[in-house]
Amino acid sequence: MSSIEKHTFCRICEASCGLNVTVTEGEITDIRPNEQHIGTAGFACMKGLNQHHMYASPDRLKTPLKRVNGKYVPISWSQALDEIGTKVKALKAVSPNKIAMYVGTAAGFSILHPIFAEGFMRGLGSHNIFSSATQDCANRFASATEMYGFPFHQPFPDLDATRYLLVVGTNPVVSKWTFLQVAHPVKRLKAISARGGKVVVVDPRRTETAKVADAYQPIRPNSDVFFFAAFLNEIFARGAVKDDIVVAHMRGLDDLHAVVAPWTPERTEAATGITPKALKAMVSDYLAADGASIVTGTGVGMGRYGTTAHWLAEAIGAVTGNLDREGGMIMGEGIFDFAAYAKREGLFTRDKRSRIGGFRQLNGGFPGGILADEILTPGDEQIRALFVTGGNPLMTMANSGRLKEAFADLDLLVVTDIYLNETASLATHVLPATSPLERADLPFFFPLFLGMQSAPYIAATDAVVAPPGDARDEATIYTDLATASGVSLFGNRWAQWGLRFMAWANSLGRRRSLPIGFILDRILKANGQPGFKALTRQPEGVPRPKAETGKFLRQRMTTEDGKLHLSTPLLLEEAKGLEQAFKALTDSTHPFRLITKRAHHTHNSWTQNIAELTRGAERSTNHVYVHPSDAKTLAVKEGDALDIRSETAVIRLPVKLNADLTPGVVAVPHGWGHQGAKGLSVASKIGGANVNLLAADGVDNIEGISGMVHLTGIPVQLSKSTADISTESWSGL
Ligand SMILES: Nc1nc2c(c(=O)[nH]1)N[C@H]1C(S)=C(S)[C@@H](COP(=O)(O)OP(=O)(O)OC[C@H]3O[C@@H](n4cnc5c(=O)[nH]c(N)nc54)[C@H](O)[C@@H]3O)O[C@H]1N2
Ligand SMILES: Nc1nc2c(c(=O)[nH]1)N[C@H]1C(S)=C(S)[C@@H](COP(=O)(O)OP(=O)(O)OC[C@H]3O[C@@H](n4cnc5c(=O)[nH]c(N)nc54)[C@H](O)[C@@H]3O)O[C@H]1N2
Ligand code: SF4
Ligand SMILES: [Mo]
Repeated sequence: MSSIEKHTFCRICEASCGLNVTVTEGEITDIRPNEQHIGTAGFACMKGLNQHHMYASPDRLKTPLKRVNGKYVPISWSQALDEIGTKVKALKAVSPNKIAMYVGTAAGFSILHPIFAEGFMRGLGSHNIFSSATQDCANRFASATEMYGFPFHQPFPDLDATRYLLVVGTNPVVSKWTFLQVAHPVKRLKAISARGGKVVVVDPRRTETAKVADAYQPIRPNSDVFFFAAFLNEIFARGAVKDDIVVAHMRGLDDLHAVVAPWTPERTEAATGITPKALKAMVSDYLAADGASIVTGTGVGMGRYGTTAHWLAEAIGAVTGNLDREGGMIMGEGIFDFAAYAKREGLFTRDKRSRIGGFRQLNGGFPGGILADEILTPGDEQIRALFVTGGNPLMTMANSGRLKEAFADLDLLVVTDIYLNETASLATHVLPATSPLERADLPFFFPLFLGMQSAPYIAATDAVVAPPGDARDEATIYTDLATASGVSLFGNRWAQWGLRFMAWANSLGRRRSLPIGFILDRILKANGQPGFKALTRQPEGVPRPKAETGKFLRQRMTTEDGKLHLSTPLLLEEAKGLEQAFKALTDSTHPFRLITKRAHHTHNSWTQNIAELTRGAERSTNHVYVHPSDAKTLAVKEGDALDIRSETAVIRLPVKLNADLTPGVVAVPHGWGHQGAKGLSVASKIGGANVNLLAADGVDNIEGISGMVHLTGIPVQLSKSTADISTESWSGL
């Protein structure tokens, strides 16, 4: 058998690890880390090294499918496109907003996928776009829009030089960082300590990251906003604000001060569980460090007051001079000035409002938490068609039970995925996509367009293997869907004709596909980068300059007045809820709070179908993690079944004892409970329950300013179950 060696990079998470791949007779037979890679230098995780098992699965979608009497039957692309196009045209004639799209996280890991999907929606003239951002990070986009004038101005810690790193609500040792492309989390964190710096983790669980850090501070779920408010309060109290920097580059200091003034460390202890002594010691260390940084993650964003918490965390860096400086937080620079481009084109404005709840659009998307209501509530603009692309909202969004009802009610549900997952199992049509290793690509959009990289570089990859059957890349799929629906991508007729011609010419005698390498080459060269082919010949990546510190505050701010806004009317309005939030946290009668937990061997909802990663009792289900002292109170032991009840549903899971949790806090990993999926032959036969059955959706359960739903800190009741663990744990659906 002849084997060939190929180089590529992983497109599962932001680390984007460089990989060496052995291809035997057209199939990937081995994946290893690429030691020479500039950014990841021999690092990769078990998901990345096992991904070929997922892509080679017999469950892969190979042709379009149509639901006929509850069964999925293969149809041709032309039939699928015709049927979808006919329906879309009819709905569009009533109102384009009757057609919606949900863009999942896998879409972000292909450069062209989100651009073409959004281009299709723009062509239709529909503003009803939803995305997984309101499940993970929209709070950061909202606060960045307010503070810096551009949602993607997302500073990240200068890991190479920082002397103090405060890690709040993120667990990079497992998640491999978010909003930053860097590998080897353990090595990187230990290097900070080794050079005399300090890493402190603030989390309701003593996480894998906390275990390699210098210090760990437990915190009650949902209370980060009070932690940061007290931190800032203490900074003001010590007179540690750097007035010269604030005067030169910022405005809104007095209003910021007024917001944090009531929140002394003495007072916030009741909400956070952090003593004034511990908090003041952290502030002392932070201020004493020659370059300090604060990084927050989904544990903060998925909570109730994520935008306010993130705003205050960023404001700490700004007023102490730790923003835009070496060793503090740095603002990356991508291959082009995305912020300036967006401003010129009028992108990312927040003037459009949702029909339900009147929420502002953020980054062109509305809150996922109103999607069920948008589908189920009658009206001229009631959503009747939904395109789901690179996501599995039925598993990953709040209140899956309600969503299932809504999805089943649609006239048209088109799911573009590599699997017949549970969302696809409700679709009218399913379209087979290429998996990451089957398409040419550039690195994730954050490093490429925004420079969120510890060691900036650029790379490109060709497809490593051919896709199965008649699976197609999404750029081609959305170009063809636009044609079938009688519209032009981006509303640009010339672009549409050009793309159709390119697809036709590139497909003569071959699989239908746009010339992806050629399109990527144009993007690269238009931005002064080496061409696509040249880059694929340098699999270790080509270095790019590091962003110059100091320049962001001086020249790159995107606000109208060029100043960093330490407070804005919207942020101040949101902060008015703090007194009530404090009351809710301190008066709570719920004995338990439910938080999230990621694992090394799972990725959201899409890796549970890899047999290699889900073998054995330990890995063939998710668990409910309970502190031993709580287990005693509940009279349960390891392996017992526990019923977890929220205001929306009950799920049942086996108990795992975990002394790393703060007592009163339980953790359940998401992405499990695949028993309802028609096309996941491994995942549908193992255990697990969908934790998002327990999360509430709807207008009252959404953070107004960002549209985030609350997937952590959920109040739950726990009771020992008398029944067995069985597939009944899916029973809420
Ligand atoms: N309770 C709880 N809920 C959560 C979270 C949590 O921590 N706790 N985390 C949240 C987070 S951070 C996120 S980002 C969301 C994720 O929410 P989603 O994006 O909705 O969910 P994923 O499970 O990532 O779904 C990715 C889908 O893309 C498919 N896929 C993989 N590669 C490709 C490809 O190349 N093309 C196409 N078309 N499809 C592909 C996979 O098969 C899978 O079905 O979930 C959120 N939900
Ligand atoms: N192995 C693996 N890696 C992944 C993913 C995956 O599913 N599996 N998903 C990817 C995706 S889509 C994303 S967005 C990133 C997310 O990356 P991270 O944001 O790092 O996500 P988590 O690892 O879930 O870390 C969240 C932390 O927040 C803590 N937490 C929960 N509630 C609270 C709270 O109220 N306050 C505080 N302070 N902490 C809280 C949790 O205990 C947990 O340690 O990870 C990516 N990487
Ligand atoms: S860390 Fe992320 S990018 Fe690297 S191999 Fe694992 S899944 Fe892929
Ligand atoms: Mo995410």
